[in-house]
Amino acid sequence: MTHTVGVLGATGAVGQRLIQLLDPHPEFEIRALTASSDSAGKPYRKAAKWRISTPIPEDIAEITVAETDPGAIDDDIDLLFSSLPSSVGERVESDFCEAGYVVSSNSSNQRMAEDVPLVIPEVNADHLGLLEVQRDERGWDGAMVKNPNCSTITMVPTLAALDEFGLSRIHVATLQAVSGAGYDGVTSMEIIDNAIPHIGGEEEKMESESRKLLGGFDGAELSIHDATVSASCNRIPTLDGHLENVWAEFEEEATVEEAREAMESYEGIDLPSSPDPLIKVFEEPDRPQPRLDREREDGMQISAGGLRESGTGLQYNCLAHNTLRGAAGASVLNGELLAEQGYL
Ligand code: 11C
Repeated sequence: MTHTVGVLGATGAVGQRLIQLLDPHPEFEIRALTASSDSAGKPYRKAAKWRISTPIPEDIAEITVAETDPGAIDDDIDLLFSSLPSSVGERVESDFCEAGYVVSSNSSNQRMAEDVPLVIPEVNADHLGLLEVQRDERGWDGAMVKNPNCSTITMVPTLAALDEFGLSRIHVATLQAVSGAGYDGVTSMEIIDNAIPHIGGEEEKMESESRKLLGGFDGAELSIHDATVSASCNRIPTLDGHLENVWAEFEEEATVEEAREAMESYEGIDLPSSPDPLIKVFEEPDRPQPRLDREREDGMQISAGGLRESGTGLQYNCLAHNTLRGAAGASVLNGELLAEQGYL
């Protein structure tokens, strides 16, 4: 069955990736695009500075971009993907849900709200059950599901795989690509021969979102995972692909071999955009690397490597394509999960 979908914030970096992933898509058909009022009323080909290496799909190029307002788009859209800047999302996403739209959002606002499911389908698909709580509490006809920040998505599936040993403490240092800052943010040329040892708000997002994702859901309430998570985030001159160094400590002993086996056998989920397997584990200590490994499984796979004993736990590195697996692809997967579980 095909569902009609729209993209809120269709001209930005993640909006363009959403269009790339949704046209074509086996379950979804794009019918509406929105952007800021400067773009509204223009055909998409004029509104967007298209940065993806393949051309704008022909059937998308002529769609007239609407304002990002529930009154400006058709009400027979089954699902909206949102890649709005957080400040805009904060203002308007709830209006769409109130107007009856189901929204799968990459925007960082409300990710930590108690009645908003923050979901990576392979990790915590059951948290989608929070939508019942959300409908009761907010009185919405629509619904809102969020995906986490791209650096969180890169690490959390590997941690979920290792949680069988009882995660107690996690430290992570990120090496993040410039595309994470969006088209108006820092460019690779600006930081060539440099690195920036801070990304505003990113450390806190990794620390809080990870614990929400790894927490339990009893059908009514979420519980936050009690491991401590400590993050340091760095911008480096890579175009795409966030690489992360993780140190994990456990309640039970976990050997390198056991950890590798846990990651390799961690069950994915069978959605149209799911990678297989979810986590590729390299033997080579100098992999994964952004340029070599970010496009694996259409940019949807998580890679890990360099597993070794260190201090009182394990150390390893992980990588994911930040605007595909970490953002647009994460929202599309959540949309596929909503469709599979009958929310559309
Ligand atoms: C970066 N991870 O690389 C950020 C971008 O919370 O969705 C995505 C921010 C977010 O700068």
